[in-house]
Order: sequence, then structure tokens, then C-alpha cells
Amino acid sequence: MTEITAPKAPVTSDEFTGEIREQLKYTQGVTPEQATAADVYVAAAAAVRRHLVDAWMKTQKDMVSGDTKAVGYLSAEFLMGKQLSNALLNAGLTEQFEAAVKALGFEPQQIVDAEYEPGLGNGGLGRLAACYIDSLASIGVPAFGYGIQYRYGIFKQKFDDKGRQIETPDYWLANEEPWGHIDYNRDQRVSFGGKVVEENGRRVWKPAWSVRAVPVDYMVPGYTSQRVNTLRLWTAKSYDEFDLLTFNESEYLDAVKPQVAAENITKILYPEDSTPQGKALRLEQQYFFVAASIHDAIRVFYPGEANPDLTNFADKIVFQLNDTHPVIGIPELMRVLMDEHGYDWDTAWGITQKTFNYTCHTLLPEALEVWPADLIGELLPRHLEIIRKINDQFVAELESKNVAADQIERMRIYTDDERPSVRMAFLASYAGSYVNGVAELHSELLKDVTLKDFSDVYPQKFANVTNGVTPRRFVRLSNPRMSALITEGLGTDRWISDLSLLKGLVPLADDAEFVRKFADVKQANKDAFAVFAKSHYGIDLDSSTMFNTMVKRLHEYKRQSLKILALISTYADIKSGKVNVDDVLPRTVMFGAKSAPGYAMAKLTIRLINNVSRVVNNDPDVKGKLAVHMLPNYNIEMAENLIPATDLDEQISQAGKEASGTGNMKFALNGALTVGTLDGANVEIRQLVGAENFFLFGMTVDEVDKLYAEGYDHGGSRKYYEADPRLKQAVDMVADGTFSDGDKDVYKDLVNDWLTHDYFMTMADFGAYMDIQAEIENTYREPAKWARMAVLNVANSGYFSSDRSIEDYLERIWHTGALA
Ligand code: 26V
Repeated sequence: MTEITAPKAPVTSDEFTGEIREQLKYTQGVTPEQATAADVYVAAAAAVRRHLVDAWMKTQKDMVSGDTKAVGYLSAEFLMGKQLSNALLNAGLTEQFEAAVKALGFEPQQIVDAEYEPGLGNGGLGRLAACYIDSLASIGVPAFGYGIQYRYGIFKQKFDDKGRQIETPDYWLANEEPWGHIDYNRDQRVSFGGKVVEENGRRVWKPAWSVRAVPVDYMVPGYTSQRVNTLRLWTAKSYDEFDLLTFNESEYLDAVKPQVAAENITKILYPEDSTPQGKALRLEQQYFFVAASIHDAIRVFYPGEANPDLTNFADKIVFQLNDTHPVIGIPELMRVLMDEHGYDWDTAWGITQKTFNYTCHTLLPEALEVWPADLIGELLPRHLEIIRKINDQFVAELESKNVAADQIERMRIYTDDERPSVRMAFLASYAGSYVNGVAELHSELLKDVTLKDFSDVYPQKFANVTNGVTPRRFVRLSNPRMSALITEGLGTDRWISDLSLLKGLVPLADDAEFVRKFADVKQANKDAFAVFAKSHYGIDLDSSTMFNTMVKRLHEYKRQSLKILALISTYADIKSGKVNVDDVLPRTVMFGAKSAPGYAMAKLTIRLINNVSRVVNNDPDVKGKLAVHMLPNYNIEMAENLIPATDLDEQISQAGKEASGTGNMKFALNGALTVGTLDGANVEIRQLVGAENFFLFGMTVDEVDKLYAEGYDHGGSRKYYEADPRLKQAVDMVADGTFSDGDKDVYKDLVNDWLTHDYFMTMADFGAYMDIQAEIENTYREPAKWARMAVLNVANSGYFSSDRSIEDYLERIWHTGALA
């Protein structure tokens, strides 16, 4: 018998219908007859929020009164995705909702579709933060997510008639947003600029201007845990003080300038760029949200105390720094402890060190934030003093440990050169208790390469926590057909909160009936995605072909260009008759990727993909065999629909460059097979699902290093082009205007890079990538074998639940647990 552990129904369908009607009437002011899908959506959201309030309040009360340490997850990005289905699932109200909206004359999907997706993140880093707060609540760990409520999220992507990416603003707050509760009574003052003066032997910061940080609270309900945590996103408001003098001189517009500037702080999410520049506004954003959050934590954990004893602060809350973006919180906590609460340096340092930990999400040294010291000095003069003092203490500590002078020089937090700067990753590595990477390989490389100097001196600080994804959103909700089959196979739905139970599916991989059902589910998901693609993008997909997907941010290191070159090669071979068209495995290749607006090479790659798509899809010679689509505006909703419909997933980054990847986990958990390199979490996925169930190709980290040592990126790639006729033909077709109406100039920067530089070694891995395709196609031609491999991928991927990641953080880094 199937054991059901989902939350018990708190109300009947009729009662819930009544609650929605009430919201429609008293909050929206519309009759059920007048109500549109958007009205019902807002009413349903308000109704489900009411069901969460008691658990939310109890969680907060238990958190403050109990002795379980809370987690403060500081992140500049939370890529939440739509909220309604998730909130309904966790509140145990899904069925009541469906019945209620039908009673009101709507289809549930219409109501879900009325929600506008909040895109408050760039990619994996922001989505990871969202998965982690889901898991914290589901495990019952008291936690705050602290971040920024940007008025404009990640841009919306369109393509122009030449296939180029066009960015349009994402004004996600244009319509009513029923989830966030703005709490004007829990605001914080955040100050900037000015100078530091000496007063009675103390350094006193006299800021020049202040901004009002107002929290917008989002409930984060746990699945079956009866716990509801808080995501507190700060929005900037101006204080009502304006320059009367200027005003009296009747220059009204000048007088309101500071107000406008204040509110600009949270106006826009910065797109992750090809190079992180020292943009003043970005530093303002970072300081704004961490300063507000630190003060908020003190207010929450020492309620009403004028002179709280903050020596136990680190027993109340531990802050996780999600990449370097919140690292300015370190000197801020030092300043708060010393300047606002009177602690001496050493006491403040002891508290600060215990409070912070740092997660690094990259390996590329150029992606680690470095701020010009003069910019910090202008915006946060007191913090710069503190940073310099931390640096002095650090250098003295290294000297006392007899660290060599050149190593000390490399490790400096504050670089004392012509243009001094502050290295945020180094500040975090020194000041925090732990530094962790996000997959085993990544953590090893952090220790051996990126932060080697630090791991030499402080080996005990380094830890690994392999990323994970929430099984609620990315399996249960996004793949209901497969979820039902899993529950049937396991005889329980407890896997939703204990994903390791998927292991129980392993024996079913040899049960022909189960494997057939599994294949049927995949086919149904593909059919459903074809309908989705038609309605959302106006394209026709042939769901009888293999669905081959590559979705992720566009970066050279991820190597979308490897995939596109391989496609061009296949296309050319069919056209030239080199391969018999009847031998070609019919495939639909789908890309989804946004490029940073200022990243020229990435944008050119998007243009190329669009034009390969145009040429291939309009060529009758390959019809029914090959179709290529660049789906616009890749976001969470697209991922939720496309991942369950995918047969083959591409994780083809250059080894040693993708810190972890989380898309790779979502695909494996949804029964897609992976073609991938030994990079990031691919390594662990392959270990767990079995090498025989993973299509591995390409160079290893060591092989990559060896090629660099031989000078590959200074002309070495040309050799591969000359040696492999398939590669030569593909590159030549890009160069000769086949995909640009004969214009040879359009892609010349791309071609030139491939042949002279090719830092990420697309040319060198091309042959291996083409070779593995034959194996993939042969396997796919045996549907039962493919489906069996897919079942084994699902069965062995339970490890990639973000619940497991959070358990690892609790044990290795936070040293705390769930509320009683
Ligand atoms: C920034 C930059 C800017 C300079 C050029 C190259 C580059 C590459 C990456 C980044 C973003 C770094 C932060 C980030 O988003 N990391 C992602 O974090 C995910 C969650 O841990 C992880 O799965 C991805 O592998 C990692 O790229």
C-alpha cells in the first residue's frame, strides 16, 4: 500500500474556495464573475499565505527563544521562480486549490501561469540560494535568507531578425506581487560616504548620506516540516529629508536628487559580466543589504535590548557568504561591534571570525571580486580603515608563521601597489571560519590552485559541500508523471523529503514493465513540451526525435561553441552525403542561454546558434533528421518544462572550469542521460550513476594543464583544425558565410579566436566529442537500454538533493541543526 506522508489537508476544497472568494471580495474588490485569472491568482496566493502564518510565527518564536543557532544566508541573488505551486504543495493545499479554481470557472494552469516569474538572479548561484532556503525550511533549520529586492530582475531576452540577443527590462513588479510583505516598521538606516574623525581617542565615522532599508518578507515554507522561514529582501527608500537650502533656492529637481539616488540602489540586478568591474553602484548594493541584514539580526536576536551582550552573537546566528558579494559584511560587523557597541578589536575579531563562512563558486581567478581601495574609501571610509587593519594583522600573523615574503605578498588582502585594491575572496578566506567549494573537484582545485596560498597556511579552514537541488520544485512539481511512477515504484512518497530513497528504484531498472512505464513518462513529457514550445515560442517540435538540450548561462568556458560546431559538422555530413541520411538518428537540439550584455564573444555565439538554427531548420535535405532551436529567455519556468522532457543533456565545459553545475543534477534526476566532461559535479554524478550510464568524453584537468604548458592558447589550436577534416569543415562553414548570408565578417572574431587562442580548448576536445556521438546514437537506438540507463540515473542521484547539501553544511560548517 502506498504510504502518504504529504501534509494533511488543513481545509476542504469548499472551504478553500470560500477563502479565495473572500479574498476576491475584500482584498481585490471583484466579484467571482468579474474575476480574471490574474485576480484569482492574487486571491489564491493571499489565501495560501494565510495558511502559513501560524507556522511562520511559531518558527520565529522558537528560533529566538530556543538555543538552536540560526543560519543567515547572505546572497545578492535569490532566483526563486514562481511561488504558487510550491507554496500550495508545502501547505498541503494543491488539491483544494485545483478544485477551488475549477469551481470558479478556471483551469489550474491558467492561474499558475498568471504569476510573473521573479528573476532575481543570474544563474546557478542565485538558484542554489533558492534551493538552499527551501531545504533549510524543509529540514526545519531556523534560517533567514537575506538579499535584495531588485526592482528589475535579470533582463528578458529576445532575438532580432539577425539572431542577435536583445535585452529588455524585466519590470517584474509591474503587477501586484502577493508574496512579499513590506514591513516599514522593521527598517534599518544604512549610511555612506563622509569621513572618519578622531573623537576622544576614538575613530568616529561621520557619513554623508543615508538610505532607508525596508525589508520585504517572503515566507519560505518547508515541505512537511511545519516550519516556515523568512526570505528578507531589502528595498531602498529615501529618507524624507531633503536639501531645504537647495529647495529654497527653488531648485526642486536638484533637491530631490539624493532621494532618487537612494532609491536607485536596489533598482537593478547587475548581469554577471565577462569581467566584474569596480562599479560603485554594485558595491553600494552589497553594503546596503549586508549592513541592513547584520543590524536586523541583532534586532531579532536581542529584542528590545539597548546594550545587548553580543559576545554570544555567533551562537545566535552564523552567516554564510554566498560568493564574495556579501564579504563587505566582515568589516561591517567589526565596525558595528567596535563603534556602535564599544567592544575592543580583539573581542570584535573573535566574534566576527566565528560568525562568517565563505562559499566560493568559481575557479576563474578573474571572477573573484577585487575592489579599488579608493572606491571603498569614498563610499565606506571607516570600513577601509578596518580592512587595512585586518590586512596588517594578517600580514603579521603570516610573518609569525614564517610564511615566505613572496607568498605573503601574493596573499595580501589590501594590495599596497600604485592603485591599491581589496581582494574580497582573500578577506573572506582569512576572516571566516570555513571556506568551501561547491563540488569535490572544485574544492580540491580551490585548495591546489585558486586559493592554494591560503590552504597551505590554513588547511583546516577548507571544506567541500557538493551542491544540490530541491526535489520539491525540480522533481515533484516539475515532473508529476515521473513522480507518480516513482511513488508507485517505491510504495511511498517519502522520497520527496528523503531523496536517498530513490535508491530503491535500482532493482526496478531490471523490471521491463517499470522501464517501459518510465519510457512512456518521458515520451509524455516530450509531447507536453512540444505543446508548451508551440504556445510559448511558436515552434513545432517533433517529439518522436531525440530531445538533446543545452541550457545554462552563455560562457566560453561552458563551450556552447563545441556543441554548435559538432552540429554544423553533422549537418554538413548529411548534406554532402558522407553519411547516409537514413542512418542519421533524428534529433532536436535545444539551446537556452542568456549572455551578459557586455560579453561580445558570448553574444556572437548566440547569434551563430540562431543562424545555424535558421539554416538547418529551413533545409529540406535534413528535414526530419536534424532541428536546432535557440529558445529565447531561458528561465526557471523553461527549465521546469524542458528538463523533464530531455533525453540527452550537455555538460561539456572545459575540465576544471565549471565549479559544480546544478543543471546537470536536475537532468540526471529527471531521467536524462548526460554527455559530459570530467568537470564540476559531473565527476560525482558519473561516480554515482555508474560510468556505464554516463557518456564521458574529453580532456581531464591534468591534460588541459599539460596543453596549456605546451602553449596551446598561443596558436596551438590550429593544429587540431588542420588535422581533423570534420572540424576544418565546420569552422570553414562559419567563416565562409554559410550562416551569415555570405557575409564573411560576421563571425570573424569567433573564428579567429578558435584558430589562434581558443583558451577553453574547443578545438582540442572536438574529436572526442564527435566520437562519443556515435556511441550515444547507438545506445538511443535501443530504447529499452536507454530507458534502463535513465532509470539508473534517477535511482542513483538522490545524493544531489539540496537537503543533503544542507545536512553537510550543518555538520561541516555551521555546527547546528533543526529546531526541536
Ligand atoms: C563570473 C565570471 C565573470 C568573469 C568571467 C567568467 C566568469 C565566470 C563565472 C562567473 C560567476 C561566478 C559565480 C557563479 O555563478 N558560479 C556558479 O555557481 C553555481 C552554484 O554553486 C555553480 O553550480 C556553477 O558551476 C558556478 O559557475
